[in-house]
Amino acid sequence: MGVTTMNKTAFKKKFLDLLTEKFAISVEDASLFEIYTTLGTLIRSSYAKDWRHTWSNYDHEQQKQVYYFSIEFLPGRMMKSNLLNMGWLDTVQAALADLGIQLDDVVAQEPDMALGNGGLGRLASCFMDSIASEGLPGNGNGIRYKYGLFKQKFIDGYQVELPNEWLARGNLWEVRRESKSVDVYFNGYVRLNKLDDGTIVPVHEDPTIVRAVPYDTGMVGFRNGTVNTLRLWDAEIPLSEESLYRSIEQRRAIQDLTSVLYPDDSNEEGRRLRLMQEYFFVSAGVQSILRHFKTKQQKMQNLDEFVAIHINDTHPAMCVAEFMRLLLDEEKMSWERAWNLTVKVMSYTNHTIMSEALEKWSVEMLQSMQPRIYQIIEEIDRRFVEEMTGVVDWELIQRTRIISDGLVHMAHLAIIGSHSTNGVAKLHSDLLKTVVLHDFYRLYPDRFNNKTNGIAERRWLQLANPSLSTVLDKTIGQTWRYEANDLHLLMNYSEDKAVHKQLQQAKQANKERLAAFILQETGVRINEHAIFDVQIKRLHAYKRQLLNLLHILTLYFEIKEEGFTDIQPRVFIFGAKAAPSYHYAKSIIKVINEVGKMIQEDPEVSDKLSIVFLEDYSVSLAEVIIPAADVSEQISLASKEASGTSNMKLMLNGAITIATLDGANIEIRDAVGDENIVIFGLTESQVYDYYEQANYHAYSYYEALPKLKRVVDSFVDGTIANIYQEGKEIFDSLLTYNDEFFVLRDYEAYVNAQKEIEKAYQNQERWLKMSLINVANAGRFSADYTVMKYAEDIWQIEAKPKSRKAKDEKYV
Ligand code: NBG
Repeated sequence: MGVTTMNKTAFKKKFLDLLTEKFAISVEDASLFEIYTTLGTLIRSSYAKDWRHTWSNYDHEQQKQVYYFSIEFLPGRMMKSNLLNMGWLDTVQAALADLGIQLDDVVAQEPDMALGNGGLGRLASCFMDSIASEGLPGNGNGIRYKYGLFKQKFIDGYQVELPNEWLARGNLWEVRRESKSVDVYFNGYVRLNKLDDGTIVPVHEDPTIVRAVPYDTGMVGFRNGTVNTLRLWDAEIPLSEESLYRSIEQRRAIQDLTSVLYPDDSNEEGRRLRLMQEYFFVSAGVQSILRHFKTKQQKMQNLDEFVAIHINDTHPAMCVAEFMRLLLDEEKMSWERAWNLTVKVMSYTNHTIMSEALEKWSVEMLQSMQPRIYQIIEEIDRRFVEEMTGVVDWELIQRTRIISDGLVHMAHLAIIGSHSTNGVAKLHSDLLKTVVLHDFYRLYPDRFNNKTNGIAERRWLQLANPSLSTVLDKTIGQTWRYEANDLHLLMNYSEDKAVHKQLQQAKQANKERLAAFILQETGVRINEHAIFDVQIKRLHAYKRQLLNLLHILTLYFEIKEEGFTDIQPRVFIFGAKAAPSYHYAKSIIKVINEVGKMIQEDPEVSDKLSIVFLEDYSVSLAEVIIPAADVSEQISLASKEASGTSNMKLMLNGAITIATLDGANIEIRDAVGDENIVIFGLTESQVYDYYEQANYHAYSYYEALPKLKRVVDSFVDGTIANIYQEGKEIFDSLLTYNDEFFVLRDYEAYVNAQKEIEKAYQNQERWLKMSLINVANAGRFSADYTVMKYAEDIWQIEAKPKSRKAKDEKYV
């Protein structure tokens, strides 16, 4: 790509020339933002040729491509990872340093691209990186929200949401492709015209037409010349129809379509605008795929040999119906042939077992907004019932059909209309088969499979944690950057004191970096030698940040009321946003903040404990927190967390996991062995036993354990100042409403597990070995491997050998 040969002098010249060209300014006078813009422009223009080649090669070589449809993408900042993947990072860093500029200051100018809520969106972005890095022909398809996920502020301990205008200063990476715009139809009604030859042609009358304009962003692969495309759609008023939309309200309605990302990661609000968003990006994406396919003059009959469409969670499930619509109405294909192709092309990932997140839309809403799509879904449903009748029992059909009780079940549509349904960790995929989607598993056992999640290891280790990367490079070489399993070479040093020492120093440097950041952001000075105990994820009752808080309060009372003094100092670090309408989660944030304040203001405890709840958790913030973590909190109620991915990132950075046997924690335990992780609490089958026998009594734990009683009472007895109904709400959730997520049941086991953590930490020799073993065994969670499995088993796509990573290069 010409980029790997870029040397410092050549770069400096290009950079300075471009700075003058763009801003007519010298480097001394340029603002950081001008420098950022110049560097970004240079980066983008340097991969542009590769981007074009990647596109045209896929077409030229007639490669099958996957299109990953996701309503969320959460890439974070892209400048550094682009530099890394192009092979420019060190050269540019050094060249800028010569000019008196710190690359990290420049990079910080980039707003996080936060078009996602949490795990689901971040996974989509990790996949984009790995798909390109493996040289796989794959593209993303989503929505270009004008506002990203809300910015979180704490005011008086409460979460307040502010708009995130990430586009305010433009977006360097995107290319608006007006010529690839398509029209998307909403509302109106469908008339079925009968032609002379008897064929029926549906005509969409009186529609509202929205113009979908794509913005493409290059997804640069790791030093392989592959640049794939992330296509995000914006809604605009169609030029030709301009006169129809004269009223301001109508114009606004169209523009609002892509304004905001729904800020809830696990609850379906069932709002009309959300349904519009879903159909909008589905229709635009599927239309553009077929249009492109046709211009390359392929035969529609072989579509499945060239196109795979992935439905990431149920939000894009209408892909099934939209694909059918285009094949039937535009291509005049027979139903049987179109259906056969659709099922072969589509595949679906389920990301949660929480039933409130499985989308259901009212028939009325879907029918009025999407009359043709609804007709097609009705026909898919009718044929499904017809096909199953007499084959399986009637109740089973009723439970699995797509339309029932006035609702359209989107997960049913996705499963029936695709050839593959996967979960995201072994336990989760098993639970899909045995519980959540058991009925479907009976109908289509061959469609079910597991693909354990993975993470972008270069971003989460090499970029986020240069101190540790340097130690690894010196100890085991650099091949882990493209072959993550080579991290296992570190096992040869599991007893090596010198390596332990270096790992310890790297961790300490990261802790100091985080402490400085915390001081700057919050004014709080933390003990850099304390245990850094980290829980970072969405605030949700099932993730049990509350359990963590109960433990912190336990330590607090042990110091205050029982005179414990030999407690290992700890800093509890939280990062979490709550959905704006999730009242209970917001109460937990408030109480954690107030307990933090209480501890901080109490000299008797403040040198041993502190709570730092960082505002506005984001990808960029995670990049500072994760490398500094000693302890990784993965304490969801067993069976509730589909996989988790922060667990993988923290492990990779040498944190020791304290965990329930939930999601991918189980696979982490299998990877490191029981001695190198601390497991506690109910297992998934014990949880299900409680459900079956309906014999859980939260109150009995409260009564039986004095320490627990003291802690729970503190929510309502005035111990914690400045909390009002929040304390009562939490107290009631535990006792009056019988503790839905078994927090009290797992409390004692958790407190004991925390003691074990403390004991292990106090034996640094043991701790460092545990930490090393975690790093050494994290390679299997590289998203590079995960996407290869999707490619082989589900999408049936391949990389051409020359687009694979060049494995013999040196990456200094
Ligand atoms: C989340 C799960 C996580 C999982 C990610 C990625 C949603 C709907 N689900 O456990 O809660 O790691 O998906 O698969 O965001």
